Amino acid sequence: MKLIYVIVRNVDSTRVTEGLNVKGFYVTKLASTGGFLREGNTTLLVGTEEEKVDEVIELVKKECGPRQQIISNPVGSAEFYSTQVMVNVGGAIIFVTDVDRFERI
Ligand code: 2BA
Repeated sequence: MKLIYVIVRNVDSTRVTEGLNVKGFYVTKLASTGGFLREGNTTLLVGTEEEKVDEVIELVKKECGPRQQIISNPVGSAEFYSTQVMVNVGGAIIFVTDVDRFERI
């Protein structure tokens, strides 16, 4: 048995959680805060069999892997008001740990 910690941005957390639930994975969602930026993020705990760890990681990648998004430039002078810029969004931090014992009582 493994316990997977998945740290994602809050905006991605619902999509990732639903994607995992639909495939039958159990998820515990914790509100967390990054120590560096001190901004809210979400930590998901997923307990599963060792052979399913790769499937969980693939699902997380599919739902919130790093990607680029075009946004209207939120700063700048009026002449650049309508400029569109490409920004990097998404991504996740994943830790996989061993579980000595698991019981559902
Ligand atoms: P990421 O590396 O994508 O990390 C996103 C969040 O994942 C982190 O939020 C933290 O909550 C968690 N995390 C990442 N690596 C971790 C680890 N080894 N152990 C425990 N938790 C971990 P923040 O701490 O607020 O960091 C936000 C972003 O700031 C990071 O994005 C990274 O790009 C940068 N960063 C974080 N720590 C840094 C440092 N010591 N020096 C330079 N840049 C740092």
